[in-house]
This record gives sequence, structure tokens and C-alpha cells, in this order.
Amino acid sequence: MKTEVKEWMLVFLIFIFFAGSANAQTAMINVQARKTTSLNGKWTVIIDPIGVGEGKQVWQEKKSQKKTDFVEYSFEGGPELQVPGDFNSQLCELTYFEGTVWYKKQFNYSVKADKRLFLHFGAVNYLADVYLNGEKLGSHEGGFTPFQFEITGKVKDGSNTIVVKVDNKRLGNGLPGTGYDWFNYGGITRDVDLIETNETFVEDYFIQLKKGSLNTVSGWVKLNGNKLKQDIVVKIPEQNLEYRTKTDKEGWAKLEFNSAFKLWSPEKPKLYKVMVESETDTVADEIGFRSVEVQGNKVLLNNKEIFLKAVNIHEENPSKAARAYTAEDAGMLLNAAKELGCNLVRLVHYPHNENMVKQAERMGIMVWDELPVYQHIQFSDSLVPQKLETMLNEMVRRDKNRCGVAIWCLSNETYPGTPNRNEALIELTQKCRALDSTRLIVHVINTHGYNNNTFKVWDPLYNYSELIAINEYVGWYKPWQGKPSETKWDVVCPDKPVFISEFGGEAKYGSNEGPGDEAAYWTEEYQQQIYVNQIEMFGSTPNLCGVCPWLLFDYRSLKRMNQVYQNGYNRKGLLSEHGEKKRAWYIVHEYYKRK
Ligand code: GCB
Repeated sequence: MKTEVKEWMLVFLIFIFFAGSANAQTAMINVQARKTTSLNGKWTVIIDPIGVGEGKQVWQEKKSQKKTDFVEYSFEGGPELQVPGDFNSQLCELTYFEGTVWYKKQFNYSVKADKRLFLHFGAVNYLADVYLNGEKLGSHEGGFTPFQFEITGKVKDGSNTIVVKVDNKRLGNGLPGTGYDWFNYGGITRDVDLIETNETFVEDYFIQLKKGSLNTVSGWVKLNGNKLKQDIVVKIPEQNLEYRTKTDKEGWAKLEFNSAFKLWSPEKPKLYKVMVESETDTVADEIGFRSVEVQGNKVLLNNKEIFLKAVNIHEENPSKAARAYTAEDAGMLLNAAKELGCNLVRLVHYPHNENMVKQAERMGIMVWDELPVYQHIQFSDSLVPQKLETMLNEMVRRDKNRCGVAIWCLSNETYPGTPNRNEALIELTQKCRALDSTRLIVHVINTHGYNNNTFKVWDPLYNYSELIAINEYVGWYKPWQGKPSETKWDVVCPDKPVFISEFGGEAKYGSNEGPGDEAAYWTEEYQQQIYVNQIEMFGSTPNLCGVCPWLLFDYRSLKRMNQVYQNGYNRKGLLSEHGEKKRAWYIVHEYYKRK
């Protein structure tokens, strides 16, 4: 019993210890259920392409004091940008901008004596320095996860000003690093909220089925404040369930209770209203219960084998050519996945906004959450291990109560020869397992060879991945070397389930002017044939537990410079950026209907 208690306490302590880089705090969870004041809307900005704002101390908003004074910057009269939203798609001069933009927002507030106030950011890409009334609150690194600052005692009665320095310059030792195949949308890309709480509040909780069980919930609650010893009740009214416990002097309570739940599944995505009540706070959530595990070479959902009919999705509204963030954006992307016949969305290559995760769960679509650990990460840089851990903590902390999230993906296409890569990612896997033992943990690899119509699937990381997740682009980056159905597989862990996490090829919607059997014409026929061949190969792929086409919509990428067919878009979508169905879409749709 004693060691058990230590383990679950450790999980939370890890969350706290690695709270955001520099001094942002790890965000409290379930913001939507709290008392919030939105700071979304127009923010005034100063664009700072050469980075002079730091020296001029823009956050001080100096004004000239006497006739001979002048101040060489001003938010006043500057352009305004919509928050949330990327800056690149809002002003022409920012289209390809990678650098600093200073944001300013004025707000009025009055905090009552017994309340606390937090300033919460859903995400800022990539570095954020945050100032309140000229005083620095702290910094955060990482473009896709939430962070917050407590501003109790700092916020003034009446008018206050927030200034945020946002910098989306690529960093060699950043996550991701400098080279990636998607658009680097910068800015305050997700919601900004003030959150008012009581002095002691429910900061965090973990309520999910225990690994391997269909009716036992195992988890914990953590309070934040001065009155840490309290009575706790977890209520699930629909089950007539009221589970009572007490927090200890550190504000911790362990939970464990049984109930005959209707399980969440793609066919019946059942969610329950769950209330976590302390003497000083109540937080309501919608939580589903399901089990997901690997047994032998199969993936089981609620103890039944499931074939993962997936699709890759970037966080982009393709028709607006902008970062996706609203519930409407999420609905558009997820409806398209549903229409294709998917039961899983792989949200690449970074944690997407909460609207995506929550809406997918409501629609009965499982979610694959992924860290921005992509290709050329500098694993031997002394700062990288800490950044990896911070981002892992922020992602897991935010989404751990979402039963729709079935998979934590910790890396995509990193290379075994990169110094310190194996050590760093093995350690990260262990840390992820310590935070949450209930979901599958996966690494995606593309380092296999393909010769003599044989895939050599090897990588030391596969020993630490519950799925053999393979990105292969046979038919596009490499020509077929034999009959697809006769493809052979030489897999390093031959007993694990195999998931084809990326495959496909490019086509421009409506392109049928060149020969359909030549890649250089980006024809729909060529792409369609890749899918026909791939599906033929899947028929004889050992241990296949699912497939995931690259990808749903064409998306923006500055790497894609063919002026005739690409125009700055990666054209591997089954749908064009306007949602038009390419021929390959029908092939996948048909395949998913059969599976
Ligand atoms: C990959 C990457 C994905 C790329 C894709 C492509 O292997 O994981 O991010 O964009 O290939 O289109 O080449």
C-alpha cells in the first residue's frame, strides 16, 4: 500500500516539478469548467523583425515626459491581431514571418480578497515572455501546450496591461528543431483566459479506468491552496455514485472505486458527467471509461480486437490557410475523418488544441496525441532533455482524462544514429509510463530498409514502442520492387502489432493531363494507384493492426516548391485544401468500409 501511494503522488510531483521552462507554471486542467474571463479578441501589436524591442523594453510602454523626449516605439496606432489566431494569416507582411511580434491587451479586473487569479494561455508558438503592468511574469517555451501564471496580488483593481513577446523563430535545440514539413504558424494561437478560483481549489485530477479493468477507476485528486486537508467527493450522478475520501496535508487524495459503466467506444461514445468536489471547490467534467491495450500482436479496445482505421491530420484549416483552433475548425476536420470511415485520428506532429481532442471523443473517434519530436532533434544538446520532459508533462497533464486519447506518441522519424537519441527517448518512454500507465506509448520510425521487395523493420526504439509504427512511402519516395501482395517483412519485434502510420503520395486535385503512370505529373490516377497497391500489400502484412494514410487534407509547407503542382502545399491529401475528394479518397473509403 505504501509504495502504491508513493507512485501516484510521484506522478503529480513530476507534473509540478517540470512546470514549463523558465517560470511559467504548468496549467490547471479543464479550464472550460472554471470561472473564466476571456481575453480573446483584438490585441494591438508591434512587429519586431530585427529584435530591437528587447533593448527598448517595449513592455514598459514608456511615454515622453518632457518636450525634448521621444520614445521610439508605440503600441498606440499599431495594427491589431485577432487572438487566438496565428499572425501569419492575418497580415500580408507577416505571411512568411518567423520572428518577434509584441502583443498588448488592456483589461479591467477587480479581485475579491478571498480569490486567486491566474492568467492562462492555451498555447503560444513558440517562445513567450509575459509581462503584467510592466513586470515580467515569466517565460514559456513550446508552441502547442498550455501554461499559466498566478497574478493574485499583482493584478491591480481597475485597468491592467498584458504584453507578450511572441517569437516563432526556429531553434536548433527547439522541439521541433529547424527542419519540418509543415507551416510554422506563429502567434498566440489558442485562447487566453483569466481564471478566478477560491483560495484553495481543485488543481488537477486523474479519473480513468485502471489498466486492464473495465469497471475499476483508479486515480487521484490534488488541491492547491492553504487548506489542503479536505473532504473530497467524486460524484457520477448517472451511476448513483458518490465516492468519498480525504486529502492529506499535501492536498492529495487517492481514488479507487468500481461501477458498472457503459463503456466508451467508437460505436457508442458514452461520456458521464463527473463532479470532483472539495469543501472549497467543484469542477465538473465529462469523462468516458474504456480500456485500450496490446495483447500479443493485437490491439484491444474494451477487451475486443479493433482494427485502427486512421488518418493523419495537421492542425490547419486548409481552406483558410491558417492554424485551426475553433470548435468549428475541429468539426470540419473531424467530420471529414468520420466520412472517410475512421475510428482514429493521428493528430500530427504536436499536441493539437483541446477542441479537437474533446470533439473527437464526443464523435467516437480515438485520438493519437503526439509530441513535436520530429526528425532532426538535437538530443545531445544539454537543454533538450528538460524540454522533452516539460512538453511530455504538459501534454499528458492536459489530456489524461480524455478516454478518447488512446495513444501517446513520443517521437516521429528520429534516427538511431543521432547522438543521445536512444537514451533520451527511452528515458522519455519511462517517464510517460510513470505519468500514465493506461494508454499505448508509441514511437514512429522510418529507418527500415526496403530492398528485394522486403521491408527490414528495425530500430532499438521499437523495443519501447507498443506498436511497430512504420512510415513507408512505397510507390512515391521509392518504387515498388515486386508485386505488393508478395512484399516480405523482416521485423525486429515480430510479435508486436504493426501499424502503418504513414503512406501515400502526392496528387493535385483535378490533375489528369499527364500520363497517369508518371509521378512527375501529380495526377490523381498516380496517387490512386499507390493506394490500390498499398491495400493489396496490407492484405499480407503480418500482425497488421491498422493503417493511417498521409493525410486527410493538402496542407501548407514551405518545403513544397513545385510551382505547377504544389504551390507551397504538400499535396498528399486525400482531399484538396478546399475539401474536394481525390480519387484515392474513394479507395480508402471503400477499404475502411470493408474492414
Ligand atoms: C514523413 C513525415 C511527414 C511528412 C511526410 C511527407 O515521413 O512524417 O511529416 O510530411 O513524410 O509528405 O513526405
